[in-house]
Amino acid sequence: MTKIWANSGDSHVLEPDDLWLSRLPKRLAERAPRSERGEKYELLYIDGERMDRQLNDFMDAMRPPGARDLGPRLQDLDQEGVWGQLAFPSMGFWHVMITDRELAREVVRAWNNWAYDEILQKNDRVITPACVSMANVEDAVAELERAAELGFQAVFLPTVTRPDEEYALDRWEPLWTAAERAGMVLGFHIGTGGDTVVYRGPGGAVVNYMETTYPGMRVVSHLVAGGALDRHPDLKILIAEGGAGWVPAIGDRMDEGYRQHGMFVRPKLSRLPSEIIKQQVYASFQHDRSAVEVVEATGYRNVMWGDDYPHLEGTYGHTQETLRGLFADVPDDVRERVTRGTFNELFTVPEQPAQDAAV
Ligand code: MZD
Ligand code: MN
Repeated sequence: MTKIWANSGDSHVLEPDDLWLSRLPKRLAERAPRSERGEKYELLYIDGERMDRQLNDFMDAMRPPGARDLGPRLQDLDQEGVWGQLAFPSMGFWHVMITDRELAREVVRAWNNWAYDEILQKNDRVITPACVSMANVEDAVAELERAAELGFQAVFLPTVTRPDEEYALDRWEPLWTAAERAGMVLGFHIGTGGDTVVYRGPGGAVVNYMETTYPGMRVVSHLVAGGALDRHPDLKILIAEGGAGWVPAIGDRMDEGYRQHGMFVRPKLSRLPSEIIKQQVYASFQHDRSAVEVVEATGYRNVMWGDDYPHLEGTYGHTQETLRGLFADVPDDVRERVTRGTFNELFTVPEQPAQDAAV
């Protein structure tokens, strides 16, 4: 069976437990995000605040060998048929909850230095986004520019913002300007910036899974209707791990709102929302057949597959089976676009050696 090779627009690194302890003065390191095993829950501490999370023993139990170690990870990738990965943070995700300006600035700087030293400098197939402060936009701009100098190609941003800090507001304009100028992709990963469990009751597992998807849609509506993407036509955003079938659908809904409620619309846009989406909004998925179908059905082509390695929601251990199912009786150009073309449009990893790339 020939292997279907793909790049992954949504993977994760698992950081060493001493990442901040080894890179920050103790007075800051002990306030950086860390987790401890509680009796019944994972105890997550972020600058003295405790967030109890469901124990993810099952997730830890199934961790593939390469979760924490680059060498074995590249072997896992060869086995699964993945060439390049954009690997988001794991524990690093939680930096976005920090409100103290100095702590946020130093925690993200240390994370980026670790990613540069241990990932970017040690291989060329796995790249990570950079983290930027969510406590102060000026600091975020400075760190984005420093990261761009170091060769990072994207920044990670949370899908949920604090109240009165929604992405359509002018406060973010310096960050959009800097990202466009540096050619940095904005990678919004779902399930970040707020609680990931917002409902307890019948259907909880699936309801909460969906509840983490909706903020990804909100990022698109704010950045499109608020005018940020229209003002910055070279800026590209990725909604990671939220699926992709919904993207053209909200484009239609936003066009209808823009037209039918035209008398209320501000700011006016130079392009319809759906056109801005088609040119600047990208989305990743793991298993959804609908994500592939919308490419042919709607002409929305910014669909990118992701393995979500090494998370439970990903495809590790069944990647080839997943890819074969996704692309059975799908035209070659659509399969090529979704498995590698979209990723290569946003990110640069070395060309895969021809003999490996046979599909
Ligand atoms: C990044 C977020 C994703 C989610 C939350 C889970 C485990 C459960 O009322 P009940 O008894 O029926 O229980 C409901 C409950 C949801 C508590 C139960 O089903 O414990 N499920 C999975 O935490 N689900 C919604 S899904 O939050 C988007 C997807 C799963 C991995 C996820 C939790 C990851 C993400 C994202 O921010 C993180 C991180 C570093 O990796 C995991 C954990 C942590 C959070
Ligand atoms: Mn992910």
